[in-house]
Amino acid sequence: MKLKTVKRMNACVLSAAMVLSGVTIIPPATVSAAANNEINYALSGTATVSDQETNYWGADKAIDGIVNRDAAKADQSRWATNQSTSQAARTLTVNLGTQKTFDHFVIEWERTNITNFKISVCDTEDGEYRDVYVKNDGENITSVTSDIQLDEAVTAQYVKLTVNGYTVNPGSWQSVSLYEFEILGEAENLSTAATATADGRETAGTDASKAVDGDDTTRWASPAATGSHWLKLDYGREKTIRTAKIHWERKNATAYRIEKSADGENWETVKAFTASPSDYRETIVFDEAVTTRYLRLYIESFDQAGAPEGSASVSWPTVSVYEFETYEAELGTTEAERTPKESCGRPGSSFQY
Ligand SMILES: [Ca+2]
Ligand SMILES: [Ca+2]
Repeated sequence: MKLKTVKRMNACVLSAAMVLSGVTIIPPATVSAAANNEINYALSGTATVSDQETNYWGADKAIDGIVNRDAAKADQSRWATNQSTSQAARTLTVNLGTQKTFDHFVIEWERTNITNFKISVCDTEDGEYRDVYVKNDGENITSVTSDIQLDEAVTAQYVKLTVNGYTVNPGSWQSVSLYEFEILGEAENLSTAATATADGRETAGTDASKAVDGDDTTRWASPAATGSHWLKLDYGREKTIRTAKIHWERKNATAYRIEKSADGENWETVKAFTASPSDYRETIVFDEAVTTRYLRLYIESFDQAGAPEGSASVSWPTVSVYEFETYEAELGTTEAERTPKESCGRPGSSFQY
């Protein structure tokens, strides 16, 4: 639900922007909240650059997830180019390995001396890139963070950042330098394409399919009976899963586990819990990715008493799940986990050379 709110907000921002020939030109550094299910695809990509100031400040530093602004200069994880008084175009190209779908970029610049840049995409490294974002107003960026949300997602394997405007100010070094270039897309919930079954249902309106319909207002409810209950996903063929997200109606499960199976009959525990969920929305990251055709939420025991979110406690012998989501990627639970691993204070106009 949060994600939809964010997208709507960004759509409003973009509607006020100029849209020319499919290229959106918006002021830099529009700030948007990160969605919980975003993945930074750049982290698993490889990068090449037009040039670099030192061997250390190379392409790899732009996609290592580290923004350490307060670190000693020699340890700062950033890509830095040579100087150019003619503002020769500097490029950073990220190969995502395979085609990915994304709609969000975050660039953590070292300084606000950047005036013009663009982001373009292509399916082959040397093909014809098409622009998806252009800033060419010649004005210095006003924040060291450029947060760019596209109005439509794009799918491509190669993403190129071209910086063709950079002043000497602030500072005395006419170059391009950035800590991180994040390429963000929404992870795919594999459960929505799976077939869900369960040990039963409370009513016709709460069958297992309601836990995989992508709707946070519909839910599976177990038969009204004490004992164990289960909810099973069949992906149709093997899938690789690293993260499960469970949206509980009540936090009344007291012992439960995620299990995998090759045949839907014989089960092996992936992750087990012996206490109630700490939140109505639980994110479970497996210790390692599992490749499996079947995945099951097995509730060994539960309390009859429990409160739906925002309501008084009720006593009723069921467990119920609004959504049982599963993802290939390792997902964080908060925006803080999405952002770079080391993120320090932003320096404004203070910097060193
Ligand atoms: Ca970095
Ligand atoms: Ca649902």
